[in-house]
Amino acid sequence: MPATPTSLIAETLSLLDRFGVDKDRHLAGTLTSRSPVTGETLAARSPVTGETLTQVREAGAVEAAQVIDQAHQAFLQWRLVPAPRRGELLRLFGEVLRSHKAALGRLVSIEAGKIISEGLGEVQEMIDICDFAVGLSRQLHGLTIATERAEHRMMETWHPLGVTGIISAFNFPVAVWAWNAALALVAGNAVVWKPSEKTPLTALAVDALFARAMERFRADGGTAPEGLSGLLIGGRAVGEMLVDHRHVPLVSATGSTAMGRAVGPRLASRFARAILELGGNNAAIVAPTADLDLALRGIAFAAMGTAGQRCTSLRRLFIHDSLYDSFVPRLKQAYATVPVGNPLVESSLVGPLIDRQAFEAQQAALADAVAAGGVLSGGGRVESGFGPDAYYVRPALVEIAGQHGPVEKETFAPILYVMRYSDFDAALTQHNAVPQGLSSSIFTNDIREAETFLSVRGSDCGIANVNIGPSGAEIGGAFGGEKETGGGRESGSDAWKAYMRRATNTVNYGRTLPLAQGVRFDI
Ligand code: UN1
Repeated sequence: MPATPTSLIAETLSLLDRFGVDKDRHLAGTLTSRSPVTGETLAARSPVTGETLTQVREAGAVEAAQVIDQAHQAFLQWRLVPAPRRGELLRLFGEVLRSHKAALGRLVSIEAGKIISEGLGEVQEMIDICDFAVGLSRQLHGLTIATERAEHRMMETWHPLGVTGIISAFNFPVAVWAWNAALALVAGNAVVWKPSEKTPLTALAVDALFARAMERFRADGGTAPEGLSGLLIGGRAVGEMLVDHRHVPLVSATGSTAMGRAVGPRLASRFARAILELGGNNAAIVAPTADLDLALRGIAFAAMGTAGQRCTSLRRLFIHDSLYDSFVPRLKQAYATVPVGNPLVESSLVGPLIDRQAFEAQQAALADAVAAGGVLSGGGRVESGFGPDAYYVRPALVEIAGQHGPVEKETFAPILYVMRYSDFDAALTQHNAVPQGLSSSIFTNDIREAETFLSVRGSDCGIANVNIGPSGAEIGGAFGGEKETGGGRESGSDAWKAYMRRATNTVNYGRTLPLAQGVRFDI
């Protein structure tokens, strides 16, 4: 049954109640909102139907400054809580998320247009990073280093940094916040979040759920200072306040390369740190020995999944000459038949584009690709039954001779540029010849090719996979990319170090004062 617009509004409001969102405080323009609205509001819409669900209050400059100041005060207390106790807060948050997984996943699907299993998967990713953070809370350790001086000890200690600003994008409206927040909080930082203007409701939901974890933590005797996790709903202006605030020593920003170009230099100008996770233009190579059934599935998920709106989505495909003519028709068949439609219906695999702007960018890229000699299959608008403001498209496959024009850019839509190759080294060169460097993969059973792809002269990306598409990373690894992708690393491995500052400590436990490098200074 297609969801009707009215039922989506009603369902969304009842979901917000379930999470404990204070609707009177945050929403305007719904029948349930009693308080008069002051200040600016933001339309929260669903790409599923194109309908405006409600209006959300934006934070003004005064409120934004208060939220950041309060987070700073909270940090001053939170840093004193032992790290394993801080981990306990994340453990409780993971429990709250587990018990709200279905509801939050559903809201992600409603607000971001993800299919049901991807909405749920996103909440699972939040739960996973909470678990990771609990373990990490007992492993924030530094090294002990051999010193050249007798009766000395040298070691390093990791300390929290302060308020961590988190700027996130619509396509992972909750998980990207969680990757950053879980690590930042366990590290002893406070967090302030500026979510995408396109997904304010999931942000309000997560904020309310985190508040529940804080309450449980306090009920167990824990110190969880008010304002430890702040939320700033709004546009560029509040984002800039976060980026420019002297009490925000680190901003982790996920979004376009254009956004990163604006944010990076501003942070650098005040010597604040940046974790930038920007555009990707991810490729895969299908080599002669590839398992083609597996490759087909991997490519289909990576290129069409999330309607091509992951930063790790597959956008360029290099297929070896020996399989090109047999494999491309199979791919085209998958493209022509993949179920596109209402993401809330279990059978759909490709949901809507986020909005009209995304649709126009998709259409413009396809027109450019055709003008550049590309041969297009698919890409047209799919009638959803939801009216003109819901933008569903058939995923597009473009066969093209070389990498120029739109092939070099990231278009946040399901467009796959397919190219033929004959020489592996030449394919590698082409693979690395775009400005972005997030994720990559090769489908091969030839160990030389696989290892070369992962080697220093192979993929130049932050993520390089074998026999798996470029998207769908687990939280255990460090996530991020090179070149115009920004160089930041989030999530697993030792990405936590970016959220902390390192102090090198030398202790003299003797009675003499030998100087390093044999320097003499006898007074
Ligand atoms: C993003 O699109 O911003 O690897 C993040 C993946 C997901 C995260 C993507 N785990 O596809």
